[in-house]
Amino acid sequence: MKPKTTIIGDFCDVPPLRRSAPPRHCAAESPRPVIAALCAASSLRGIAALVIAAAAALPAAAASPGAVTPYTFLGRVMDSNHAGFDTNRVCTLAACDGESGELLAQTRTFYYPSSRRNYALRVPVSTAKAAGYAVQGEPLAIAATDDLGKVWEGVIPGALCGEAAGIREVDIVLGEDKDGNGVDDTLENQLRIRWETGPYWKEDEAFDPARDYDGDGVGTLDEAYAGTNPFDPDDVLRITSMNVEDVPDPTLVTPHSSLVTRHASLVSLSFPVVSGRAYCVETVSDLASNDWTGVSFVPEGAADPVTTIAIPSSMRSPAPPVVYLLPTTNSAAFFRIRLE
Ligand SMILES: [Ca+2]
Ligand SMILES: [Ca+2]
Repeated sequence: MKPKTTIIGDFCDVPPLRRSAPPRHCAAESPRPVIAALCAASSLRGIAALVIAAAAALPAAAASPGAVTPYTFLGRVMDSNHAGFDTNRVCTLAACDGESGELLAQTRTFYYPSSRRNYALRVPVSTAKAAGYAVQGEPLAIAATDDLGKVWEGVIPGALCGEAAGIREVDIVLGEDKDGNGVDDTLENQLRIRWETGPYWKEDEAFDPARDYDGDGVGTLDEAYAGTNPFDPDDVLRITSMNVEDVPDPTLVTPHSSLVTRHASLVSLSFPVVSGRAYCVETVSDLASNDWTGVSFVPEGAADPVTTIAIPSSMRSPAPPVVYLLPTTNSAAFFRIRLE
């Protein structure tokens, strides 16, 4: 069985935020000490409650007749290299009225083990224009202040603000894209320079960020997002080893007897990880079905099973390979690693 490796590079629902001068009204306020409490929360419900508490310090909006249940955006804030803001880096987010610049809600990124998400922003929403509320179905201005104090501005499209009482997954990338090709300018320039000084450069050929120059099966841009070298065929995100071992299945032991009546398989996967990235392990039993689902693996040495792991930025880069263990009784299974 040949393990399959897939990278999906860009999950963003919104265009990259562009860097700007601090907006007149809508700069995020000074950080509040909510990060430690957010990290200690044991569930998303807890996180949402804490974010509400943080937002409660904003000037109270007058009750709007059209007010609906506040809308929560959550996802991952990333820099232009698609590395998330994790343990050592904090980004402040503010939602603002696009016309007046009025601050509607704010929050900070957090690090939550085993989750790729690093922010949750709860925004008051009304069906009609009212002070202190975003308008349902209309674009929402976002200002982000990164860990270097740079302010970035962008807009969440109105279509994503349309559902009352909803939760919407929105990833936010802090980067500019002047030529509108979907690639952050800083990253694109870095890659072009590396291409022009590398073995694949041809004078009469234009640089293509999507092309797989080193022939390892992954495009240049996806490799950059994964933190691998786009110009080194030996450096690529892939499952580096996979072992299947027969083990006694403790859930199938005959009661009141030490006799093991059935065996299970223990699948171990190993793959290299890069700091600041989040990965998801997926499996399918029939490749023809293409019905890949995330699986709960047990990282070696960890107590709780997780599906997605976020590699904290404090880990050295590149970090050691991660080994995953999975007890299974399936007769066949295929696995892949997805970069989130
Ligand atoms: Ca490649
Ligand atoms: Ca490569």
